[in-house]
Amino acid sequence: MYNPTALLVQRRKYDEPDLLDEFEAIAKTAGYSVIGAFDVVSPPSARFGIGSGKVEEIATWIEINQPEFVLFTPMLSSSQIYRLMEAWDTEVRDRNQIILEIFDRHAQTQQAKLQIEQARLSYELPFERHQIRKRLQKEHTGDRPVAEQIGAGEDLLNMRIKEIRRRIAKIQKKLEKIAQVQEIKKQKRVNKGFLEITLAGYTNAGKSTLHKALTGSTVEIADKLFTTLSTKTAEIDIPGRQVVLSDSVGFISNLPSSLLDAFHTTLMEIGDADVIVLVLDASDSVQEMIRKANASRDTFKEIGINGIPLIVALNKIDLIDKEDIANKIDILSPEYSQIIPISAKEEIDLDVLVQAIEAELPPLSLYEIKLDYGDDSMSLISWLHEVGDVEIEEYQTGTIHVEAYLPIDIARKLAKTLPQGTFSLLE
Ligand SMILES: Nc1nc2c(ncn2[C@@H]2O[C@H](COP(=O)(O)OP(=O)(O)OP(=O)(O)O)[C@@H](O)[C@H]2O)c(=O)[nH]1
Ligand SMILES: [Mg+2]
Repeated sequence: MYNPTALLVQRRKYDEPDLLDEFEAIAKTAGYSVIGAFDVVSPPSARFGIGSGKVEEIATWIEINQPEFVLFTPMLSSSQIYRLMEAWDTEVRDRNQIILEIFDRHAQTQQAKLQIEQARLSYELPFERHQIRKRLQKEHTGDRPVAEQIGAGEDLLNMRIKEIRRRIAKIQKKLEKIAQVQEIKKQKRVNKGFLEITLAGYTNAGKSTLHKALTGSTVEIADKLFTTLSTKTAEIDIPGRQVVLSDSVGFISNLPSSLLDAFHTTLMEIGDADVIVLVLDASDSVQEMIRKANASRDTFKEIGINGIPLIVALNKIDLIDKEDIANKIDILSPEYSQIIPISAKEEIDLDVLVQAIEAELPPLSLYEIKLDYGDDSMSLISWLHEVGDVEIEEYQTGTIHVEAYLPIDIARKLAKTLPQGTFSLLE
């Protein structure tokens, strides 16, 4: 695979953290070969995003080292990008564009592909505007009066923008249809009495590795960012319960808003969970771990998630020593009530995590059920074994007496469907 060479430029204010390592991981995941980096600590400037002195200094570096691309973080405006391209005579891309490139590469489902196309189109609208205007300015040399040419150009621009808007609306419709189908599937699961646990957390924390270890699923795992883009759900074995575990798209700080909008439905699925497992990477420095935990919390807030029980899975403990683990638990404990140190890859203490999850599931109460003999009753009983804990199963003359611990949603369903007087709460 061809890996174009790139120079990284990070601009940050004095009080902002140095995120060059993460930016390098983003660039590498997108397929660039990084040959240099500048960390510019200064307030943003309107013309180039960075001061013109720095632009010149970097221009000299570019002349000597000849990277094919300059990758800039944070996001730039379309006119800043064009000015920098002219000043450096090199292709310039910002962090948002590179994240879009990664999503584009990794999209496998139709939903993810459409979500990315939508994000790309809405992100590129201002660039389109800029490019057409630029082209028109250059073309103002014909015979016709300038005013007439500008008029025709504006028409062309408006047409192009309308076309993009129309495409965005069309994608939106398709995405809504996909969301409806997913909702129906989800509803079926809920009706069958399934509870849902969702893995959430920063990209590369090890969510898919944990999903695979707990459910035996075949989700893709890679030391790259945004390997997973669409939600994968599989059954997890918790005795007496029907539970599914979902693996989903990872978070990153300052996710481009066009992507956040496009992936809204996928992210919103987290809000359907009965329990959320927030996966953190224990091998990060304390500062990085906290930054990523906060970014995950911000995303929860942005998508309006609260009130769902949350367990922190402090993952990758195989990479650090005991003292470091204890220190990180201490640091996290004021914010998070439940922190379970694990290694998804080495399968360390996954049973402790499952027990913690189990304890957070909606409680079971004991019910009495009286059934007549028959095939229907037999299949109902075998279902009760799956969704709850059957304590007593007595076969009397003509009737079957069952006592079982059941989750509240199952109990409500039975209360509705069984004949009056045959179903009651014991404790
Ligand atoms: N040493 C160690 N590595 C781990 C562990 N869990 C995951 N990894 C590694 O971390 C990398 C990322 O793992 P994934 O499971 O793909 O992470 P993810 O959170 O699903 O990432 P995205 O889908 O990209 O958001 C892979 O190289 C895994 O092998 C662990 O417990 N210990
Ligand atoms: Mg993943």
